[in-house]
Amino acid sequence: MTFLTKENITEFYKNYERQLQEIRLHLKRPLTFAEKILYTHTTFLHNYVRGKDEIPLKVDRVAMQDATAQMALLQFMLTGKNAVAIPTTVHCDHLIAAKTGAKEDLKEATTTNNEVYQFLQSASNKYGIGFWKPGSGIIHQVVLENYAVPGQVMIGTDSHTPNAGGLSMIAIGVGGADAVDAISGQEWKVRMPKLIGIELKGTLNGWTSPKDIILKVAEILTVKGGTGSIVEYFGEGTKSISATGKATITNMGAEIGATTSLFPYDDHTKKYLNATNREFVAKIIQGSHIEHELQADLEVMQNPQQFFDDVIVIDLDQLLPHLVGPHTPDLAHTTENIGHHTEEHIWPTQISAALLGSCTNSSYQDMSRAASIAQQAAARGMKARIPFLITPGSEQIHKTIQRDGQMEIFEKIGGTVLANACGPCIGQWNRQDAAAGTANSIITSYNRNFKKRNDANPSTHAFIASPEIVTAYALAGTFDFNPLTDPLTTLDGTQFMLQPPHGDELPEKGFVFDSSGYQKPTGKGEITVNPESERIALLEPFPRWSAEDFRSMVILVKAKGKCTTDHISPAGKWLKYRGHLDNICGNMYSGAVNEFTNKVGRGKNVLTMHEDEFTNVARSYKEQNQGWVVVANDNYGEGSSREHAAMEPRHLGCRAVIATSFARIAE
Ligand code: MIC
Ligand code: SF4
Repeated sequence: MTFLTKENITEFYKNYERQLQEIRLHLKRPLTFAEKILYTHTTFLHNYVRGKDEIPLKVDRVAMQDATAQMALLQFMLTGKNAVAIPTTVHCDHLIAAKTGAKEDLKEATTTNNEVYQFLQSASNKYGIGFWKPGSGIIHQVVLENYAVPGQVMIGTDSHTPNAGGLSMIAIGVGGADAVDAISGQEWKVRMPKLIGIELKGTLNGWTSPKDIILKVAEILTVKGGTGSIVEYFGEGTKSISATGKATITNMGAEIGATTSLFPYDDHTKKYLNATNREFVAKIIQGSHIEHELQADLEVMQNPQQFFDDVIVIDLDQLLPHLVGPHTPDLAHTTENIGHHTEEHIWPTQISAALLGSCTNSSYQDMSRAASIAQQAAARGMKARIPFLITPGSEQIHKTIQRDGQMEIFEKIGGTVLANACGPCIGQWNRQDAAAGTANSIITSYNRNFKKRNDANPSTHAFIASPEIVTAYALAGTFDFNPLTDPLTTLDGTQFMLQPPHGDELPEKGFVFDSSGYQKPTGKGEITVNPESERIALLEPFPRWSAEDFRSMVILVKAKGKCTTDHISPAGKWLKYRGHLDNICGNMYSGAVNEFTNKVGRGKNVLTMHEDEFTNVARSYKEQNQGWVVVANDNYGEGSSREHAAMEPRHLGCRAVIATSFARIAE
């Protein structure tokens, strides 16, 4: 089954080529790949100044996940439109809690979230949106497998939307309000991004994987380094990376604040399209001889300094496996020094759990390479020393690794396979083994490791690495181990060295296709919202600003250190109120650290002089019509696309956020 039509794709590439000719006449200079896509999508041809001008774009596609789609669709309802103007999908993945295993967890999710799924399903059906039911997979994996088209532009209400950049698409994470602009048929504007060129030299080899490239980039650029920029990869090294490997890199580009990241079209892209029912896309590209237009112009690659705002060179032959953390994705270590670093900083050296999967790293290749490590232990009767949890990215991957044996290998070493969903990555982890407050370390193949993110425990130290490295540490159970140089010991005391991982890029027997979780919209039906519901509430427009200056504001929060979306509006147990603005306000700034007292989530009500949770203080100000502001450091609102982090303060009477700088989506 394919979700794209031949006619549309043919038409798209015809226009792409024609427009490029016009653009070349207008700009009279060689173009990077990102520029080609942006300029072929602008509704007004003009030489846009990077970092300054806003460029209006015509978006080809919108994707939304269940935790953000609720608010977006509630806003769309306010437009009074009958249908979405461009292809759009909704994916149920964030609301499934990981407890026992795939089957039971999915069953429980469908019961507890019934009201929300009903709302999303009926709204999708009515407005012409493709709906992917719970259990069908994580949004970014499903988009990569079915909808990504090289050269197109997509926006998505999730910060890891850039995952599709691995398939040469400009895919940008946005808040729901932006998505609503696009689905109502309006152009979507973004500040013309700066361009960071990353030249990859050499070839990936041995233990090193695509994940190590992005962990290295995060170390170099830090969590703010990509802000306002598109990261464009080029060079020989890109050709040694599979399409899904590239997606891992572009996915995690969100962690350096990049608007998006992009890889050129090559044989791996083609192979992936062929393996996922989109041969016709690759054929049309080939037939119209435009492969060279799905990458930067030659002059750009030869003289990158002239065309990019910044150029970084990474030699893949020299790259070592990396781990990053705790609490931030730009604090890098290698397998060689992690053991020393944990001791030095007094982070727990023993590991309490290893988690494999997420939208970043759950491709066939990831699972196969991880399984090749697990197999070496299984063959010697050895098991993981710690709980080892696996979340496949989609039902397609799940079924394929079930058929091809990787799953059995994971289970042999004691792994538990969870539902195809976000699960522990977004705090949907009903963790029984480490009570809150217990200091412990975990290792994941995810992309984010802010405090409290996975299990709500502020004392959990989360480290991120590639799937194969996560598996090796699941076997060792400690950071005092380097899989590249240290032996593992089996139950009978024999020692052996792990051999470097290997794994097929794509399944030899083809994928087991599964689109049973897809519901095609009919364009009919009603949307029902129970007025008593605790989970979904219709919206009312915010009152218009009177255009007068704000005076006599009080400060509700002066935040110390990071103030990410996970500090402003944490997920976990609050995910359930994503469709109910007033109820979700209960978590407002509950993760923010008070600069004056160091307390988390609490501050003084300056009208009563009593200390309380920020949310209660704000409510009391609101009742008395007392406007308030927030003061914060750098990169306010880093992380997620959840616009609740912006809507909650506004709903409770915030007049301004004053910060040294803002993350793009938050801004
Ligand atoms: C995340 O990875 O933080 C999330 C959960 O996917 C968010 C979206 C959300 O909070 O709903 C994101 O990345 O945008
Ligand atoms: Fe889901 Fe985690 Fe990916 Fe966000 S980063 S979409 S929570 S798997």
